Amino acid sequence: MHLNDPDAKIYVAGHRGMVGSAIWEELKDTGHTNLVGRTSDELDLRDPHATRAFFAAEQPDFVVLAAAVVGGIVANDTYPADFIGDNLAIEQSVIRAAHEVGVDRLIFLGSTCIYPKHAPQPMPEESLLTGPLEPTNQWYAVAKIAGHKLCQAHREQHEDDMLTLMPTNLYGPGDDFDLETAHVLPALLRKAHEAKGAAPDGSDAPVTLWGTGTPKREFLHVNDLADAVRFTLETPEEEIREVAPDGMLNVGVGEDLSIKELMALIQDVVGHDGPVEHDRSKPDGTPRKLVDTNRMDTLGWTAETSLREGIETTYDWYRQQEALNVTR
Ligand code: GFB
Repeated sequence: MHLNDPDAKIYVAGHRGMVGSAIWEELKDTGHTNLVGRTSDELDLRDPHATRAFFAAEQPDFVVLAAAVVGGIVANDTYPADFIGDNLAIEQSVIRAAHEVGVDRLIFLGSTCIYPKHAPQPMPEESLLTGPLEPTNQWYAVAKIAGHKLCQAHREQHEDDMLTLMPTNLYGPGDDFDLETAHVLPALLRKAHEAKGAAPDGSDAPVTLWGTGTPKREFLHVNDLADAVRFTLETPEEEIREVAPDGMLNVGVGEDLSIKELMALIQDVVGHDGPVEHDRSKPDGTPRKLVDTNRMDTLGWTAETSLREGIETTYDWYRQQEALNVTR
């Protein structure tokens, strides 16, 4: 079945998360109304029996696997068993159940932390498994590599149409702003916002960056990833196989910046003019992870949102949530 067939049923696993909800909205906005989602209370995707029963009842034609245990550098390091175990369990039950009902296409969402710590920059898909992983996120990375390999194995053994998109660091509305578990962008946005006018004399209080601030990261707005998912679902299998024989497609913006530079940009957007301090007891993680976007470029997809514009809309969203929390 083609995605644009009005009967095509699409299951978005993880549709309440930042990524899944952006994909859900993108699909709805582009006329795909036969969408299925379950909250984690309604369906525990780590449970293979419950997942199998759900697939047998719903019989989706397309699946986007966006459900995952995720978090920033310290969360990865603090909860290694959850990051590897829960993600492996989710991938195994969803991919197997999708195979059993014979879905037309499954898109699995990986992460660029699957690439070796010292991969060549920008990192091509071919650098997978060519060197050791970054220790802080090895647990998550191993689970995501396994998920991709599970898809690849189903393609090879059963000719199932299963693909992996490898998005670079994501951010946007719906992100986690809890400072313990958040990724860097929402964490710095919140820190800068809360430091405004917070010094005893009414000036801006300092903001504390973890690590040295020298690592470089590439940031992709979640709406751009959602657009890339829809685009990939619509692209014929032969075209994808030609550029991605291993079924892997990096999704990025083609540019990165240092954490210090990100801090300066966030300060500018938020209007924070205080000093920046460093907590060097926190890890830097991988020095750089810029993805090679050649394959998606060849298929004809590019990201549209500039980092500044993306930070502005994410900041607007954060302030709305804050206002809602205050009035609740
Ligand atoms: O976004 P982040 O937590 O994860 O951190 P990774 C990126 C960089 O920002 C690191 C620094 O060098 C952090 O030390 N940083 C500075 C901060 N200040 C802060 C802060 O207040 N909070 C946070 N969180 N970081 C994750 C992986 O790696 O990337 C995941 O752990 C996943 O598994 C995700 O792959 C996309 O980019 O280092």
